[in-house]
Amino acid sequence: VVIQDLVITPVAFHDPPLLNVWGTHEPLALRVIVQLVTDDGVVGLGEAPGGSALLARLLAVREHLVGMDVFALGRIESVVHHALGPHTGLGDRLATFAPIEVACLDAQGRLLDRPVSDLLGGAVRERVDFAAYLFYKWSHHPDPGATGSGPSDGEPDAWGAALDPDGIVAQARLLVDRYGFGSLKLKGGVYAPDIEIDTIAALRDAFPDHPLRLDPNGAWTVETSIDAARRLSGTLEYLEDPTLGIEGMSAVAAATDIPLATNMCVVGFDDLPAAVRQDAVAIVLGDHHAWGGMRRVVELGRLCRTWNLGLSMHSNSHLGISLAAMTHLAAVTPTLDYACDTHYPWNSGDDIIVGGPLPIEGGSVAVPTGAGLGVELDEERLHVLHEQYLSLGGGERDDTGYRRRIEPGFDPAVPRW
Ligand code: GKR
Ligand code: MG
Repeated sequence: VVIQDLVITPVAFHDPPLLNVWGTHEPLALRVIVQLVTDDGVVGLGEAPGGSALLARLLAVREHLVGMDVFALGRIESVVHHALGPHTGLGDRLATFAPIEVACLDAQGRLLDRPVSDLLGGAVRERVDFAAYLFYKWSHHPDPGATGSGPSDGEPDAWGAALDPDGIVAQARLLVDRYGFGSLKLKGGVYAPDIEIDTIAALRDAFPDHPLRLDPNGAWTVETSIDAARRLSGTLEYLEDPTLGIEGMSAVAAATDIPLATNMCVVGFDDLPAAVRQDAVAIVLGDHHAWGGMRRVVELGRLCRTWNLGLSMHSNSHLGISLAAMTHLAAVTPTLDYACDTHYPWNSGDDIIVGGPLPIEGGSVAVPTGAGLGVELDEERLHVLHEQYLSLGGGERDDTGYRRRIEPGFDPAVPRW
């Protein structure tokens, strides 16, 4: 069965004004949908982060894949690397291959009538736990074009504002009530450490039994991180990327008993030796979109076990094809026993799969048992989300530019505290 075509569709979907260290999420988040058409008529699905660079790379490799056996993943991978050439960085080549690998695995599963988890060695769990991903957020998106108008001057969105510890506790309550999440992750790096530490304390009081995580995305110096870790001791399951770089993380790790996790200083296999040598992290957050596909994250799981590192899963704004892939991947990776990150609840159902969003119940997602990824593309929704993308006139994610519409002096530089 050979690849006949690769249909690449950029899409945009609604996202609330979530705050992070770089700025604020814009009203529309970007993704790319891959439909891999085989000569058998079977179509495999993949999903990748948006942005013009990755879109251009996917379009550039498309013609090189036509005529290739959909089961020849090793060869397909080398054709992608070759087509992009050595002037394209390894990370960018891997990110280009990732959605193609997922689409091939989906097509293979459909052809064999087996779920993708079976192709990856078989699920070791029937459900995959996810964490509630808490964000400080504005009450609503500012009026487009109304530069300088405050984000609190209009009707709040369905989530409301979360600008302090109480707001985050209320948000956590909503997510836990609605989805049954059993773990909570707070996106930090937004306010001064004192406020974020108070927020963790408020979450601890409100949810005494929920494991808690905090992720300041490298916003803190080593010194600030060590001081914050001392104050956070005993409250966190892990502290994610308090500071940037393996050296810095290693200095923090040596001074705290809180396990450190990362999706910033270990972003590929090449980073592992130094991280292990310097004892910089206890947990790596894998992400098949960034690491070069699902099979490589399964390998990462084995490597982590060898070095006695934990494995968790990173997420960015995404749709249901990615959630299905993340769920299959976590299901087959025995050592991935932390609740995975997901931004999925923030989509408010603006998805492209038939039947609407995959249900999150009891804080977990059932591993799909249908053929392939187990989700079907809703062509009409794909069209709507593509139109939303076109309405932007192309575009890149620009959290900093968006924040500056409200806070013109906002500086995204880190470390900030
Ligand atoms: O979407 O705001 C966001 C997140 O902060 C994302 O950009 C990060 O990549 O979730 C991510 C993380 O764990 O660092
Ligand atoms: Mg992170």
